[in-house]
Amino acid sequence: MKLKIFFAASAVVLSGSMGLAADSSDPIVVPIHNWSSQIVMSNVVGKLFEEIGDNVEYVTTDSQAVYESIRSGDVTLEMEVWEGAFGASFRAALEKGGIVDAGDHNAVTREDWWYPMWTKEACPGLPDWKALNECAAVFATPETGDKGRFLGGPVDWLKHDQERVDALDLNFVVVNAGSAAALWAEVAAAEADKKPVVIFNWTPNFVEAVWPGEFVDFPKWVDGCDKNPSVGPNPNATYDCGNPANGYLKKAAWDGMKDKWPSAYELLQKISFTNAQIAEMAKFVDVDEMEPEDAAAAWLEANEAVWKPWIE
Ligand code: TMO
Repeated sequence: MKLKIFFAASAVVLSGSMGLAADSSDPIVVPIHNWSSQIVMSNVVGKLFEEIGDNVEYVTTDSQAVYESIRSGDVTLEMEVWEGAFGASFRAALEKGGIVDAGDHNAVTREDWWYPMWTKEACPGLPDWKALNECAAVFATPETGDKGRFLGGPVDWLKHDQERVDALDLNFVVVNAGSAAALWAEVAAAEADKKPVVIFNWTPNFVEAVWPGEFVDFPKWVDGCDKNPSVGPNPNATYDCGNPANGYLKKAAWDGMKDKWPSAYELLQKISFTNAQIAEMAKFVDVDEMEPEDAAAAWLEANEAVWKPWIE
């Protein structure tokens, strides 16, 4: 207790000399979503905020609605703004105000239709999307008739697979998996007899170390493809393009964070994870079956050299 008071007092003196007020003792509200790297990373960052003396509360939220929650300050930040899945919600929130771009991670991301490499045996023209379309029948399941099945992620991730199917006239039916785990179970089940499957996947992820595979090459993403029909090969439709192949991964924050928790905000701006670090966070949970909190603790223990400089 005495120690705590001492540190609190010295923190005031220190921050006073830097012209910063001390962070509020109210909890920083950290959102938790439904894929493993985000859960582990959010726990890692929560523990770093605690390391600098702040309080933290975790809330499970929808990964699209979170941008509105950040604008209102109900949620303080977001650690994984993926360009493909959340770029549109993030841009819309930025335009309305109340949310700030807190910088990019080092990681480069891609989220799109993906297949394990054995799928090419049944559809040798891959990764071209036109070849995929000609092979649609080999992806058929009882629920899709003679059309192919695309197994998408949970509905809160990418919102526009059906629009893309319509815009590019794809012979596919979009079926949404209930969880990330259901996507991996599908690939694992297909592996034994090398059944062709096409699912939603992303990088960085643990998947690349377990099942070599490729993303489908759709018409290249161009800004405006989601808004302006004249952008992309179909002049009458939006979403006639793939997701960005070299997407960003950003951090976002409530615009009141820098005044209410100035030290935590400074820390948030410095935090940057690489593709390899993010893939490893996912692997701890999805391959090693660790609890996310344990995975976060293990990551912090093994990576002091990475995070110590951020809190100094
Ligand atoms: C947002 N996600 C990484 C699941 O595509």
